[in-house]
Amino acid sequence: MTMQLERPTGHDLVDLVERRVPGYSLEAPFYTSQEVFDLDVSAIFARHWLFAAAEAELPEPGDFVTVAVGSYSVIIVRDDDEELRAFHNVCRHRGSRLLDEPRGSVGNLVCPYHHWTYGVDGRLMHADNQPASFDRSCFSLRPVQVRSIGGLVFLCLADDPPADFDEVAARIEPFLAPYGLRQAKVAHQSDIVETGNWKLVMENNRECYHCDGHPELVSAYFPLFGYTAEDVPPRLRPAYQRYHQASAALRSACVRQGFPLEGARELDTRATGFQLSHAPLDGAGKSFNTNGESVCSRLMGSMTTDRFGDLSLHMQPNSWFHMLADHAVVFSVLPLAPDRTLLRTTWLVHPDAVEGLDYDVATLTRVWQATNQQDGTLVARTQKGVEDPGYRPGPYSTVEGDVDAFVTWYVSRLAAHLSR
Ligand code: 3BY
Ligand code: FES
Repeated sequence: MTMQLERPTGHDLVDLVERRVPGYSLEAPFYTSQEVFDLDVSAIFARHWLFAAAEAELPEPGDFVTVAVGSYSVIIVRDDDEELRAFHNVCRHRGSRLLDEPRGSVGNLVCPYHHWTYGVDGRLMHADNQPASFDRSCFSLRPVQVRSIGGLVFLCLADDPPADFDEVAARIEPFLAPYGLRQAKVAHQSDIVETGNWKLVMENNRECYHCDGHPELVSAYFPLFGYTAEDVPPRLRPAYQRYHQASAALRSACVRQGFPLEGARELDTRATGFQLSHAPLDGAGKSFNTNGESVCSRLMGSMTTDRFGDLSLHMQPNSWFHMLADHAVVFSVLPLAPDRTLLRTTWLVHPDAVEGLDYDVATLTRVWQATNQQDGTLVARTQKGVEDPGYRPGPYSTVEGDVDAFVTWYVSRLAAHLSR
């Protein structure tokens, strides 16, 4: 079937959303227009649960990270009871930003402007020169919803967050528990500003149709994402055979470890879309490394086998995660502008793993540093293409079902928002 998709004459947002053609990439304004970007921030990023940080980034009371989401900035801080809290990074006096740094540690939160001082529980503790009638308790920092799933920290800027989060968290937790992410240690973090729309970054992550471009990744990762026995191309058939043999071994390892066997795929059927899948790795089957060998000699959490493949978690709208026996690597995508996106990648290891002894950062991060760079180039090329007046939406292949699921989820969330 051929389909003529004309360039839209205007940027009417409702029209754009309504005329999305399933199975095709989005029309150009979804990737290029400031109006759509603003809609994405208000309808997607300000209304859904976002992956913001690993708990390991803020292990001690007073540790904080700040997360920018469009023009929002959120402080996530560990309070004196070791609970996670999140607040708008906005002073309750006259609105100054409180914290500028991406991470750090504080006793209290002191506004740099007139020194209003807040506890890490958000309560206003001190404000000079107030009238007798001033009631400090009315000027606590405005809270933001924050929750951890097994050591992965999510925030939601909405007052009425999607109600399915608790159910999703309960489904995911048993898969994450053996990896001990709550107690893990940050071995490395990298920030890349990609020159592309945030949805291009997400779409690129949701398929392995392009995995020929990732030689480091596919030295351990089976590039079979989305293929069925019928559509595996001849060049991937040997990998498909190895994958099936390795799957049987992985299933036995799961049974021995009491690990859940079945994954889940609910990417576009709920507000908190997610996918869990546990797949073997190629070669030694242990980690993201040449020939699938380990990159850290200390195993995660309560892992008792180093040959435990890749537990992957993909979530809408902005994250994916890979849990290996010897480390975890977690990704968050945050929109900066229509054509600029922050990709933050964090590598986690067992808290007792010693750099230089159990792992070295270059080997630990090599595969995904390379993969991220390669993906960044592909995203930038695609941004250039979709900005070209000659761009027309094109059809997804049979192995881009998760790209379609991401876009379907996205468009349906926009439609729900616009009809509110
Ligand atoms: O990170 C992922 O989710 C994988 C790796 C390559 C493509 N993508 C499906
Ligand atoms: Fe923060 Fe004045 S704006 S103390």
